Amino acid sequence: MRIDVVTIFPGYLAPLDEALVGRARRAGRLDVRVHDLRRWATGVHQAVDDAPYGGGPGMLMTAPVWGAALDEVAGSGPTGAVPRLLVPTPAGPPLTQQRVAGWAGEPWLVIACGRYEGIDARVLADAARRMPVEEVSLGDYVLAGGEVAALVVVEAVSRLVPGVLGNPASAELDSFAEGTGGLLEAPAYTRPERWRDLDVPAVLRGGDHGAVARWRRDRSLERTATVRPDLLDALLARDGNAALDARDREVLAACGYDPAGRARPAAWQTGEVAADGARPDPGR
Ligand code: JAH
Repeated sequence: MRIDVVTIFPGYLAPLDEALVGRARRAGRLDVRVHDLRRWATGVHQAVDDAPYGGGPGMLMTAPVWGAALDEVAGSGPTGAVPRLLVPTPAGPPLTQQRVAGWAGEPWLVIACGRYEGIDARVLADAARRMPVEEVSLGDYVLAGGEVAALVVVEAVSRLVPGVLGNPASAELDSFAEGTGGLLEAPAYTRPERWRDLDVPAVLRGGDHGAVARWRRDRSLERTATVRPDLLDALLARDGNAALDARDREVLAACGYDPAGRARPAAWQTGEVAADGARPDPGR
């Protein structure tokens, strides 16, 4: 898989030389290229930003600079190849493991890192005329730019690319992946058996695999109901009654989660930007 990252701070992407991603790059399983947006800036000051029309604080990155950069980068592949353009922004739909898994199946991604107050909206509208474009948020907070979000996307996608992760089974067992059915993982323990007066739960040392599975599911349900009840809401909205057995219901009731009286989460936003710049209809 090829991933191009365009940024005014290429040094910010230095962590991509390290660990899992760095190793996969050196092994030739990942082709990651980082580009300095200023290469496409013109004029003596090499400016990439300007004041927003309509007023307001801060500066916006300009369309001519981003347009030239994306034309060249997106045109640098094999004849006929078109990348998927990803744009980190706090105004985008959230990153999910499902979106990550979809991107991991793509041959080529380009990530555009904004700075300041973001990028002139016409850049994405124009790009969407010739390539799929998705905005993505990592959560409800504002960074100084898209670079850290780009690191997150590259790492999350890379570990799902065949041959990148040492043990492919560990990807399937993660929280949010299909394997655990949308629940957070139970707490985990390794040796020593007793540490600072704290013991590993006896059931995990007992060799009863059925009991271990049930214990882990109980702890998963408790943890999810407590810290991420929205994930249980989504599970119930998707799978209905089949999602929970009688024991599950007991465990959830004991921690105050009521499967009946929950608002249904909306099935929203893929993040795709249409060629005219329009966003998908949320259906509400
Ligand atoms: C901030 C461009 N949701 C995480 C996130 C992603 C991107 C940005 N902020 C937060 C951002 C300024 C300019 C992107």
